[in-house]
Amino acid sequence: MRLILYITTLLCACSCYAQEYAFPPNFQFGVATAAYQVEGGWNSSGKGENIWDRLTHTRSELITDGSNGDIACDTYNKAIEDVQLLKSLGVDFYRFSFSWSRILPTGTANKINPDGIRYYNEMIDELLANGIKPFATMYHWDLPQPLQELGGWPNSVIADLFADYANVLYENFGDRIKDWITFNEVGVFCGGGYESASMAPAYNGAGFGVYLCGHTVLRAHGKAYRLYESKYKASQGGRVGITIDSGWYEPASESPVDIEAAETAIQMGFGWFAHPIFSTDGDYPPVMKQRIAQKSAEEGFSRSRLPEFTSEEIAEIRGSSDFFGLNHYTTNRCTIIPDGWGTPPSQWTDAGALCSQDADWEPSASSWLKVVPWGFRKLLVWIKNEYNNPEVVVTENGFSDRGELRDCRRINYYNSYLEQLLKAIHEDGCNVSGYTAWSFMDNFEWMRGFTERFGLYYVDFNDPNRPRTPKMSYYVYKNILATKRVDWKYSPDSFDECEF
Ligand code: GBE
Repeated sequence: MRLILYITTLLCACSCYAQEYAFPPNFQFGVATAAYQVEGGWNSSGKGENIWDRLTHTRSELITDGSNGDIACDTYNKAIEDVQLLKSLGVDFYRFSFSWSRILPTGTANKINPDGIRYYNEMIDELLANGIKPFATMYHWDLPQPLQELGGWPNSVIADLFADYANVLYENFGDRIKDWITFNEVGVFCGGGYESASMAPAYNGAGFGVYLCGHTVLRAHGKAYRLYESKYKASQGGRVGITIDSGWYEPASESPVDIEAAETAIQMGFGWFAHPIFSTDGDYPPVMKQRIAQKSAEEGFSRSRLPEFTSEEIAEIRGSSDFFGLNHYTTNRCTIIPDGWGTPPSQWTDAGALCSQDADWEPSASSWLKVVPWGFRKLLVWIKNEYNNPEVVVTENGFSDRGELRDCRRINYYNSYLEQLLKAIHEDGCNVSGYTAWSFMDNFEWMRGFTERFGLYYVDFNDPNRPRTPKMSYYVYKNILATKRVDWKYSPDSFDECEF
């Protein structure tokens, strides 16, 4: 009897090992938020106005529920108590972003707001006192309004002003912050802000403003990286990276045309930023330069709508990231665009790809987000092959619903995506060193206001105290962090089990 038991245990140990990989011992886990989405305190103690303050206050009809981030999760007043919530979750790091306007009310570094420095100092000290590493993003979409008045990111001057801002951050916080992200999802805020008008400053500059924005941001990133390298790295010993967002782009069929459309889409959506920084040659992807130049000529422009880098800029930007920050949520299938589709100039007619999602993919509360776990693994393998297996930190991944506490669909999302991540690490040899759940708590979901919720904590936005309540997924994530494994059977006592 004992022998049989022994043999079955052994067998199980072997076969379970094959399916249930563990995260490597030094793998880092965290949760993320962004300043405008959680802080509130929009005009407290000297903070200046930014483009999201302006957009939500003057064009509230663009926000699904007409809401804004004036108070949001009130993290401006609750940062210290929130650290206890992070501690009980067991994260290695907390990814948050600095509000540029809270530090520099006018956007320029000649005037620093002491309360901004105080606020972040207190939060950083509290995190460190509780054994949690601060992982800081410098820019998560909230440009100071005065810089927008100068044209915002399409104005190349903003690159230098960003480097000045980065300098203030390194100088004040770099003694304690060792992990920096310059920008969150460049392609997304340039696209939303200057192509499709779906984010602040909601300007429609399709096929033009969007590339000017991206160009300034890449230059700004290069400057901020080199500044750290030359002035701070030796004494502070941290690292600086960038976060790029990408879905996976699957060809709609096996036809060579669709395969090419999907590859062009990923090069021009993701390679747009990844290629200048992570490829051996630097600069924009060749296919991107070639296509936009050709389309521009056909459309009667006297030069390409995609700006050119000088050779000094190419060299400054190439290799300017100590890790690859990746935000990933979902997948699309791409085919070639039919003749006459869309209105040029635009990013998508430039790319010549038409991407959409399958009707039977599991939905979320966000129209763009479908549950497609295998796309995550394919994207990680693509990055490995394309950019010589860089160290990847997954800086966001998560699922939206309407805020239910027994959030089985979010648990399903995390378990399935993390399983694919484990396969990418163990079977494909992808060099992934960390993972971040979006989000720590429900927050202001940009144009969707408070209607789409991504939190591990539920936040009651009708209660002035903004109480946070752990959802079922909070316990599941906590268990993953504690055991370094995905366990579909794990169910916290306080909830009825989910059926998967
Ligand atoms: C991240 O972006 C952001 O970094 C984070 O701030 C945000 O809260 C989180 O995702 C969840 O969205 O008309 O509905 O199709 C879609 C993820 C806009 C990438 C949403 C812009 C997803 C890119 C507009 N998308 N976002 S529409």
